[in-house]
Amino acid sequence: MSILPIVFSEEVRSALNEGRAILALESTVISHGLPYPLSIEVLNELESVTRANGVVPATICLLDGKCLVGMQERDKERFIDKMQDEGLSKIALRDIPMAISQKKSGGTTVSATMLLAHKAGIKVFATGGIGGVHRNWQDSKDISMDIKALEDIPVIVVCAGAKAILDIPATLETLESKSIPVYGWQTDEFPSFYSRESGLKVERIDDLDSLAQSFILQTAITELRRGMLLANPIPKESEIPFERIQLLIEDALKSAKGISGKELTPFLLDALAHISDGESVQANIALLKNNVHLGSLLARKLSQLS
Ligand code: PSU
Ligand code: MN
Repeated sequence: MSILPIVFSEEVRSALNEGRAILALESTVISHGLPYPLSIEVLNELESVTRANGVVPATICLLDGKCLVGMQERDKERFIDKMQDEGLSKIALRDIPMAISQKKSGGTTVSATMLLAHKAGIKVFATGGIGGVHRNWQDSKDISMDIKALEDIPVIVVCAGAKAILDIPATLETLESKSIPVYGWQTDEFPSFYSRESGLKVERIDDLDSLAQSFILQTAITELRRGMLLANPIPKESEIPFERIQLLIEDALKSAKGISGKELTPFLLDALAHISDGESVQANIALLKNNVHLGSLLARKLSQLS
């Protein structure tokens, strides 16, 4: 039993008891990644996509210092109230203990969601994009805690690659240095969130069976126990061409002068949404759904094998 104050939704609790497939979803994308009220509509849609695939969604967040694994309707209402009253925290891995002791509410980032999913016994987690090595890292030293979590926590993260607001080559090299496996779903090219391309190669994987098998092996061998990244390209019809998004990102980065630390990623996402006139938000929603669909299939595969 975990010493973390984990509260399961009824749906997640019974799925755990019955050994049914569960998919973890994060909440920073809701609290900080997308504008409200669209953010909540998107969350409900992601949960519907999960259920339509026969999988139970476990949206993870902190609410009044409790670690929620699965948000019920009343939790979402309280989360929104908190957002409107005092604002929600962005809670990364290192922030969890203090957030609990100060009874905070907030969105859990990829790193924090990975930990709570793992503690709850959930192996697959779908999100939009991971944090990584920021551009200008040589000076700023800004490397997301998501990479640290992928190194330490045995959960598979399905994402649409890494955003071009990051230094993608440096992000991939760092993942490799830390011996974190990265696979491209039915692609030889590492996707860059809004675009299917990045110009960088990735090891291709075409079947979920071998992926699930290798994750089970990796988890069983102490020296290899770590996370795994499955990069799923955005659907063609929703992508923003790489050259075009690069230009928009340059503009967003210019406007981010003086912004650093945990504020940087939400700031850049918001700036991009404005500069692209909402196009980046539409792309974000499309890739989230796509990742949740693939994550659900993977969660099912893993629950059949384990
Ligand atoms: N990328 C997105 N949307 C997001 C995030 C990343 O496209 O909402 C969030 C995720 O929760 C991720 C976090 O874990 O930002 C990374 O923040 P930072 O760069 O401060 O580590
Ligand atoms: Mn950072």
